[in-house]
Amino acid sequence: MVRKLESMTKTELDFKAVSEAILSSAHTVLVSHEFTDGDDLGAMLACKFALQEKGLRTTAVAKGGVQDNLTFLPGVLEVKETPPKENYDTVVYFGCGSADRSGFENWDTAGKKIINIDHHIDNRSFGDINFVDAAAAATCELVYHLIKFWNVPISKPIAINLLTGIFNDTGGFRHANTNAQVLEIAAELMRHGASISRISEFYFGKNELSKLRAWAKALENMHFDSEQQMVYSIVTEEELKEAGADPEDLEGIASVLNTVPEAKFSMVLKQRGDEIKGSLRSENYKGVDVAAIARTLGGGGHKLAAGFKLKGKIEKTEDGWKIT
Ligand SMILES: [Mn+2]
Repeated sequence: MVRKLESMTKTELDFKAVSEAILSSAHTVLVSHEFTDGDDLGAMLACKFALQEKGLRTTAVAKGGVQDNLTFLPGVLEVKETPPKENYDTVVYFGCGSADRSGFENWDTAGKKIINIDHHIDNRSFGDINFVDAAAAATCELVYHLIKFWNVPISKPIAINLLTGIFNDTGGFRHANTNAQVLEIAAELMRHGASISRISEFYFGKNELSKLRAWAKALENMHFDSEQQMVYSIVTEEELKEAGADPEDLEGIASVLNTVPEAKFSMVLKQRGDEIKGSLRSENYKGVDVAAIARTLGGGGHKLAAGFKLKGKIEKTEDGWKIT
């Protein structure tokens, strides 16, 4: 069926614009944010497989490598740590609220087509084409629709990557963004060879001793601030080192702290180099917008899961911590 452009909805036009831009590229660089997560890595890899199927050349990059519990993703070994120097015409960002979230500070993308695919509410629409939908549960949900629009069959590698992303951003199908549409997509991905139990096994079922030691430290350092109604924990660089853990090993601990019923939200501060990374979590029924709190600290994110970065060092003092 041929349809006139005027009769198409805005979303359909978005699909058309983003697809034409990507599918006409000779070499596309796919990039996720620094210290990528299951959603944006999964979205990037699923997109890579789909474009491969179309006979198109791509390079996937993510600064900071891939967490242990995501190394099972098909295609993960092809992810590079730095973008190519030349010979590419398009850059697609996955889950980056702004271009600098890629973490590649001096990356010159002048003259390239910039495509921005994301579901963060505070995305800055920095692309030439912005495929941003804050109502989507995951970047992978958006990429799923794109791949369907391209008429690329959902292969097993695509299905595993997309389902992992949706699993990641719905907290294993437990969060408020787990709606009927998400479950329908998940069911289709399972029909194409992905398995929730297998993903869950890799995702939650493999905890290194070093990670559990870091969690133990975070739990030991936990406090309740009754004024702010916040449960928080702060883990110093030395404590992480003692545990033999990376800052990324504390991923998920903020959600655990947030289960304290008296707390409206949780906060975890951890050191990464000369930066302090803060994670904030809440639940729908608690009525707090943690993205708004993160924004006051120069960060951002979602209403129930947000983060920020501060320059400085966490130091332990006699009666607590200070940031220097
Ligand atoms: Mn996401």
